[in-house]
Amino acid sequence: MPRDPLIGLVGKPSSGKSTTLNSLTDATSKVGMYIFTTIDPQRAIGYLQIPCACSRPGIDLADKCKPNYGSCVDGRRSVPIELLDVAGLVPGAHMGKGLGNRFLDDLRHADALVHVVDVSGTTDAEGKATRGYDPSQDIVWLRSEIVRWILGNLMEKWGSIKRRHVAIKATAVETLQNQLSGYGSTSQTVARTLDRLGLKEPLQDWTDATIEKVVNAFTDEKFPTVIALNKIDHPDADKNIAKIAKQQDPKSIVLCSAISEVFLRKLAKQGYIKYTEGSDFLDTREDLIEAGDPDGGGLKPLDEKLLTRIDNLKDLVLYRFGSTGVVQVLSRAAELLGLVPVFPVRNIHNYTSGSASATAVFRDCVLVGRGSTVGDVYRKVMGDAPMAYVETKGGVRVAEDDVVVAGKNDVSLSSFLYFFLVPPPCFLRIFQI
Ligand SMILES: Nc1nc2c(ncn2[C@@H]2O[C@H](COP(=O)(O)OP(=O)(O)OP(=O)(O)O)[C@@H](O)[C@H]2O)c(=O)[nH]1
Ligand SMILES: [Mg+2]
Repeated sequence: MPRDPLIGLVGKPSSGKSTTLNSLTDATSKVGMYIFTTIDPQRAIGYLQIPCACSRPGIDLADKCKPNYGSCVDGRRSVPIELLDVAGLVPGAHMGKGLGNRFLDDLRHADALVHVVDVSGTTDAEGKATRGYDPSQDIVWLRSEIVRWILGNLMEKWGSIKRRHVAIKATAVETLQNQLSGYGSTSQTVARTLDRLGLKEPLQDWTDATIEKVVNAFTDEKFPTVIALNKIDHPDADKNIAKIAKQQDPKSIVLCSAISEVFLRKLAKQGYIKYTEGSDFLDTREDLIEAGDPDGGGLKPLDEKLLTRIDNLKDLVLYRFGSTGVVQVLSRAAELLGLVPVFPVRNIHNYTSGSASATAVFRDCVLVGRGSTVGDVYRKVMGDAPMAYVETKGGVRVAEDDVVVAGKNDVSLSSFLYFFLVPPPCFLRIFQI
């Protein structure tokens, strides 16, 4: 059965992985001033924000939308997604330095990575307090640790891999997948890697440089990475952001202040402010009174100290950067993975979950990865139950091997599969024999 997508948070000690995780979830991962605070990988549920199917033009059922998991507020749906906080990584991890091997072993479960970078430059490569460290180095060495880890394992056995490859007349995809499946790879991942490179030589003739090229391309395929430049609230951050922005693909970079999001969610929970997760503004009691609500929205009054902290946070983060950025970190990871939200319903005409009296719509939403087929979605929702057929809007049946790709079936509303749009919510009605 296809498993749920998993996003791994990686980075050196004290870059802010646990804080980022906490800012996205309600779990309390241990956050501390000490390096290697996170010894055990921590899994937690974060929420990916997507436009909900209930608010698509022509559907307009926002008032009836009641997710079983997550939430839907004014057509913005929060869909649960699993996150993994991986223990601190230091240079030399592929040779077992720090918690190296452990880190790398945990990593193999992840489908995409969020590299949390301390962009303030106040921690060195090993996570110790300093000033003026150049965080652009972290991006380079962290990737190189992953590549060298995979490459090292492959080179160790290359002689016998090659001999076997020739002896059994395997394809390059078969041989490589045999070696790379331990990193959570599939044959498709390997095939895409080789397609991307378009190599002419047969595997047995690959040079060391070619193998390294293959491992680099495989790393890109298997571990698409969002670079989360964290601690943007720090005064030293600006010059480092500017430098990194010039070096990296802008699509991979997100600016964030995890600690600000944690702080705002806490104040909102305690009834001091009104704040929508990830948004660009917040309201205090005074703000609401000024806006004409004599009760101040029922919020508690803030003392001077908290008011000053909020004002600083507004100036340094919300006004300057538009938000704390953490919600975008997850959205970007989902984009890199090409995740497609699918809304399975029992009744394709009213989008409810079954019984005649049911009124709540779009109770479920599952996220499937790039390349998933209608059959994969079926098995994800229904498990091993034999499949009769899958229907879509208008009661039209869809083929089991039809790939669920954002935009692929981006056709008019009246034809079938119109729902695989970008952003691509889709409806499935699933029948069991
Ligand atoms: N200024 C600032 N500090 C932050 C931010 N996020 C995290 N920190 C601080 O950075 C320190 C390390 O944060 P953690 O979240 O524990 O870091 P980690 O990457 O999980 O560290 P290990 O578990 O040791 O690998 C803590 O003192 C946090 O309060 C941020 O957005 N801004
Ligand atoms: Mg931690």
